Amino acid sequence: MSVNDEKEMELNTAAEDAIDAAEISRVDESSDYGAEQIEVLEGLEPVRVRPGMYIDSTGPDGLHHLVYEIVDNAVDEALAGYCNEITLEILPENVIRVADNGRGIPTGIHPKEGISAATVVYTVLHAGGKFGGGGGYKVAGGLHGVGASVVNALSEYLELRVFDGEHIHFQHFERGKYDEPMKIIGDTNRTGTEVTFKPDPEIFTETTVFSYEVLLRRMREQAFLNAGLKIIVRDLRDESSPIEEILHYVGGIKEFVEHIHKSKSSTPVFPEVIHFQGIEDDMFGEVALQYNTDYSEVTLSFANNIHTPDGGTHEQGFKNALTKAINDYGRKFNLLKEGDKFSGDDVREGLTAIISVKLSNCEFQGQTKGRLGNTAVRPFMEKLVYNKLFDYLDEHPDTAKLIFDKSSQAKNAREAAKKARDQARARKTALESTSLPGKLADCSERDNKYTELFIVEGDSAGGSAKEGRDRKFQAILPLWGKMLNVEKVRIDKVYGNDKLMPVVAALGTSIGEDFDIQKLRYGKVIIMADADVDGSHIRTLLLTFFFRYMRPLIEEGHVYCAQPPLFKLWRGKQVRYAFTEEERDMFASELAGDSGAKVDIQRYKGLGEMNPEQLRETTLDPKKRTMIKISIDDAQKADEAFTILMGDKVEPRRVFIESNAQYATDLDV
Ligand code: TSJ
Repeated sequence: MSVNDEKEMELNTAAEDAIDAAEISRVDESSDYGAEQIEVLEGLEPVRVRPGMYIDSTGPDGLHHLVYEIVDNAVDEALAGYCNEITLEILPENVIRVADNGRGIPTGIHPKEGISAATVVYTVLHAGGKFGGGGGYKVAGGLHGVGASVVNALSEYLELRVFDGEHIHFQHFERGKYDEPMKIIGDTNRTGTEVTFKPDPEIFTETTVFSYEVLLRRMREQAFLNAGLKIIVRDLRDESSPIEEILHYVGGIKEFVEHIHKSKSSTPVFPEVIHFQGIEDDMFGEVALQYNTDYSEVTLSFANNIHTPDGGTHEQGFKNALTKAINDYGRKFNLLKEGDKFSGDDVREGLTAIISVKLSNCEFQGQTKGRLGNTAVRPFMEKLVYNKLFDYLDEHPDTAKLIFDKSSQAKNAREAAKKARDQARARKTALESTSLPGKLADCSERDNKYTELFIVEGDSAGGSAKEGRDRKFQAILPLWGKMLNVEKVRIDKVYGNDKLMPVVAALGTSIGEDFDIQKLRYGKVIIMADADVDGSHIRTLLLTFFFRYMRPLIEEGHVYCAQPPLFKLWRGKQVRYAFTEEERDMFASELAGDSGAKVDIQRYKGLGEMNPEQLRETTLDPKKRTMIKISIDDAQKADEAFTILMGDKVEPRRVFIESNAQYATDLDV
């Protein structure tokens, strides 16, 4: 016995039980329907009063759901093994006709209600519980499983024809009500059920126009999910151009996977679609999968032929098993490094999978009931998919290798992307941190037209500068202690560089692609360093950094180098500062005058030797200082020099360091 046979057997037994329980007597034409009818009509009144309680909307979705509700009953008959063809027609005026070639709804008299069983199906709310609307055997399920009676209540008219191989039974309803009981209107040798209805425009006020595409899509899905079932869809609204589509997929969900790949025009990674199915207790599970060469994942899951867009236990079981099977396969054949493993996302990149389960009692959960909740389904699917997939991989090494490689590529790409993302994030956090560096002595003025930032070499000079500045518009950032070894600072690691990051934070502009001159906090950015080798190196480093990461800062003329004097000359109360040796000699003879007295001269070995007042007079005060505006050419030279300085080649570096004094002069003059 095949898996399908077993399932059918089970379903039939349940259906038979339901019918037996109702003890339908097949023929009892003499019953009086009148009294019962009142009760029945009262039964359907709530549906018309509050349609929203029974269908999820009275808009286009609700309108189309009416069709699914009816079709689902025919699909149930197919699942029970008594029908293999369903026809859905859109007739002129948006009238819907659904017919199947099943056994026909029982027309005998229902013992409790005293009317035809078929009439009960159509006129008693939830009567379908016994006769095809959601009972023990029902597998397909429409919206909330509300059944045919709701469709009847919301239709301007509905006509039911039952073909029992001898007679055609007929009943006409209007808005759920009927004047005449079910009656025989002719002879037939076919069997089946046919329902024709026109949704009530009083209810569906927005539209009563059906979308052929929407209905076709749903019917195609049902045809894939029920292998071998033929569904014919016709649009006959325009009599001059009838449309017909025959949906018949012997391969079932395998063909569903192929259909998805074709419609996305994606290339399969291997030719065959992998497929397995299994049955346990009252659960039937089926899976079809294939990989394609692109990166998106399509996993569609269904429970009792109902799409579960929010997944649930069947999908979770499948996903767990897929991940475990591919990982275990990799481990078994030593394809995975020790401790390495694929994530769920890795094994699902480029995957197209259809998961279908059928069980006797689906629980749908979540706000939109789009998730399967039955807990027993997860371990069932896990076991089924893991065992069969692992065996499959074992038996198909070529396919297994392709799947493994696909997952490996996904894993590598994901890890690379994660690294890049983490770096970008760290960068962003570091650069966007609004907190100013702790060592910054900021100014009070905020308008960058007037403000200046001095980046000062060394803490002691920084201290003097802080005291000597005009705190209204001058800010001081002591950069770092003397650099003894040029190799200690690497410019290519700007992010997290504790020397450069305070500069970036103080300027407020960010760097590189994110650089934004609008955010510049100071109109003048002034590098203040000694006129010696170390000072020169700091200038080179900062200028190179600005050149590479904040070029507009230089291009727009915001960067300067301060010019601290090299000598102080004084005679009595007369004081002069000299920036070069020539100046020193010149000022010395000026101060000496005709007298020729030996003038006092102090040589500054560094900024740190100047007291705050001297620093203000010589270097800070805009009225007295000398500064050099850095051009892009200067910065370019610094960049080249830096490359030599930081390069691997020892010789150019030695030459550079030896001629460094010369370079410093080049830069400053
Ligand atoms: F429910 C419905 F009216 F909407 C509807 C039901 C609509 C359509 C298009 C088809 C059907 C339908 C119902 N097709 N086939 C059936 N079968 C039964 O209701 C049926 C027939 C025989 C027996 C039996 O045990 O003899 C049991 C059932 C449930």
